[in-house]
Amino acid sequence: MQMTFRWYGDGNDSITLKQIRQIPGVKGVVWALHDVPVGEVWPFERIEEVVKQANKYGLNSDVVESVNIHEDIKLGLPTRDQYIATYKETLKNLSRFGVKVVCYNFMPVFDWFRTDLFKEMEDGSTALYFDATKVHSLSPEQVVKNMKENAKDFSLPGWEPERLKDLQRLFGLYKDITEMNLLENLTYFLKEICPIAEECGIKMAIHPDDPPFPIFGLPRIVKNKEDIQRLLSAVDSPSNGLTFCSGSLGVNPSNDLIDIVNSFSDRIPFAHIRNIKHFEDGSFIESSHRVEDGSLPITSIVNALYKNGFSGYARPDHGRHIWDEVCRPGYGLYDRALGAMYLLGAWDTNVLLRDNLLAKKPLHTV
Ligand code: DNO
Repeated sequence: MQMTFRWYGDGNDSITLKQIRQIPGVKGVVWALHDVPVGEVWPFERIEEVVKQANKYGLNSDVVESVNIHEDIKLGLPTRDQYIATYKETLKNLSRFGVKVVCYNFMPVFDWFRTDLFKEMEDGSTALYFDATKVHSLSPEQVVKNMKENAKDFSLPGWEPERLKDLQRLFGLYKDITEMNLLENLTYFLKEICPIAEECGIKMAIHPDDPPFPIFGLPRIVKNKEDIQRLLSAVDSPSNGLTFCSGSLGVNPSNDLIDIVNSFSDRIPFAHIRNIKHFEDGSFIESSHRVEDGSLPITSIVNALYKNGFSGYARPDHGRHIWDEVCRPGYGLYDRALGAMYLLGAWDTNVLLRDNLLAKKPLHTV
């Protein structure tokens, strides 16, 4: 497992590469050109710039999150082919700089969303929160407004202004799109993309829907084990992979996260590992990564990855906002660094147990 850390880029992140490099065990940054409009080719020089910046701090830039998918592709419109062609060009450009994994999602209109971005917790920290009751009273426009107002002037991944400018029209276009249609459109995309990705040595890693259920009548197709099975077998290529995201899949208590890791381990090039705490009404809060603080079996997930020989990339996912840090919602330095250490602690315990059992040698002595 290679530990990584999401970084929004120079001038777009309050967190520096110097800081990231000082988190023990972090080997690379997960990055994107957030300002390139969806559907445009990522320019070679811009990619080179980020890669060089990361390398200067001894960090790799092997994982990109996300190259977003144009709505015309998700909708299966005749114009999709031109956007698929630009996507291929972007993959080629990324591969020239050794990018190995491209995370993306196929959620219509919205990416992830929460009702509160700075919900106060008992210990005085704040965290992302999803209020299952409140969400029913919100219209899509209110959700967008809410996210924007809540974000405290930080840009949010997946909430790029250009994506949201034409909400009514988009909702109209999705009116007759069923889950099956959306899956067909994903399959069409993957059939085109995977051969190029294979040539480029890139693994495509789809991110589950967050939350993993339909919202505002929009179809969702990456919600559970059956969906994952369906999409992975729709295009049987090593480049058709999954971003295992515990916090997204884990919103649904009937998703068995360990079983999902065990079932698809050879198709998981990238893992987002974080905890959430469920409430009885279906609401959830993004707690610290520690098992005791939330509802998800985080250490067992790490153990399952280990046992399956996971050699891909992982990152701590959203963190709480602690120690008065002023930061992008979910993406501060401190709690994510704690998360990385927790995950590495769980991983290293496995390594230590294996090494001691196999070699029967004592632990280091000073
Ligand atoms: C939010 C993220 C998502 C994720 C995309 C992947 O914090 O988990 O925006 O990056 O869904 O394409």
